[in-house]
Amino acid sequence: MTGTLAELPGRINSREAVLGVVGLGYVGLPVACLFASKGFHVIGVDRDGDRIALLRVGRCPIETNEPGLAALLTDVISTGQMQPTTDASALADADVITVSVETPVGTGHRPEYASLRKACTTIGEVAKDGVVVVIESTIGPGTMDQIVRPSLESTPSGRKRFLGHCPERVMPGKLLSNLATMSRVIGAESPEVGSVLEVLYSQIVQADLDVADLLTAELVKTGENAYRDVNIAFANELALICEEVGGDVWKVRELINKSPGRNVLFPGGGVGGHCIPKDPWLLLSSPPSGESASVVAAARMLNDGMPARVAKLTLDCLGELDVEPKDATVAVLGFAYLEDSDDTRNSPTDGLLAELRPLGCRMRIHDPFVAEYRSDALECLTGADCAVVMVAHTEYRKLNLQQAGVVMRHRGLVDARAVFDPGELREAGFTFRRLGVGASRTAW
Ligand code: SAJ
Repeated sequence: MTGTLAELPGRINSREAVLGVVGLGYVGLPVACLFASKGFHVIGVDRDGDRIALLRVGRCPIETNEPGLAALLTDVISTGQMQPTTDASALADADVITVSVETPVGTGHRPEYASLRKACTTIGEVAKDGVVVVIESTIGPGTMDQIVRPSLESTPSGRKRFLGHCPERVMPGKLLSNLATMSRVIGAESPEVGSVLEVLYSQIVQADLDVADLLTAELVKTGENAYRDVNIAFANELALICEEVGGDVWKVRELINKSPGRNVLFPGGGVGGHCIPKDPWLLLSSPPSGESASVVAAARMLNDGMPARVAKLTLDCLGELDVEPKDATVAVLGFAYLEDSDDTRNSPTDGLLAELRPLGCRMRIHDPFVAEYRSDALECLTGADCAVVMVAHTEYRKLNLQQAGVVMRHRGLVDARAVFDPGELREAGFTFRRLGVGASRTAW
């Protein structure tokens, strides 16, 4: 192991090593706080001056509910362990710099690495010789070689940069706990760099740390999320087939899963969140050669089409109630992308609204976790012709259908998440559609 690299494990264990964290968002901020809470001096850099101003006074800019993060931030700011700044030159003293900036996909589902390039170019200009630069953002295969290293070296300095790619497995609502308890791939340019990063991450991660090459790390993270998206798409396609032939996907998936090695996931009104809609496209940024149709791309398109399927069920239901879309009031239950979450990124409900509003439907939205929509569910349902359950929030499972029926103008309901029992819907006098259940189905 060369010079500075050989000394790093010792400097990490003695807390002499200085850490830099570039990008203080959903991923970077908990990472910075966690390392600082373990005694490291952490320089947190973000280009957003407002965000830095909040952090400097110990206020957490992440508004969704993240247990423990606000308290940890206050602590590491008050002790001076973490220093937020917009000035990247403060990274000059850092021994290891992690980068957690956005890696979105844009038109044509192509990755947009402008933020990543800018961060790496800046680091290349200011970082000292022998610095270890770790990309924690999710990136497509080949990005470390084709984007990161050239950007780091775009300003010839003669100073050595060692590369790592340690993608995060965080989930909104569990940022801190996931960071500490989920296994991680430690991608590194060499086994020596890998063993240094293993020492570093073992300070905050109490789970497997699997050292691998950079490309493997790129493929694992994008692959694991593409895998989930494809599996959700299978459940959704099975639902559409059941609708077509008069089956009940909720019964079918339950019985399939009794077969060893099967695990059909849950159909639903769409796939939202920050990771799953994006990461499959990052994996596909290096598509296999030849004409093979992409399962991953087809799954993305199918999942993106689910809000429109729910809109069709809604129009069917309104039709049975003889309510024209232009005269209809539709109450959507659920705006968050996930049950019992307040995170609304890439909400499938947005897709539903985009389908129904142009037809003249008056759309109302309720969500107990989203401030903007946190009204009383019955109030939202009052005068509505059709309710649409888009998110399986626990609160909805307790909804009194009789009361809902009384306040609604028509007793229409579309259930995209199998929240309600069909027998109870019948008893309460509802005309309803269930995603994945044939309209003509006559249950035993
Ligand atoms: N969804 C379905 N049916 C399912 C599962 C999910 O329609 O059976 C929908 C959800 O409603 C949501 C979207 O897909 O709109 C994503 O749900 P998710 O459960 O995958 O939650 P995420 O987006 O928070 O995914 C994260 C990812 N974790 C990381 O990136 C570290 C993902 O890799 C995990 O597999 C997932 O959590 C998890 O397992 O909970």
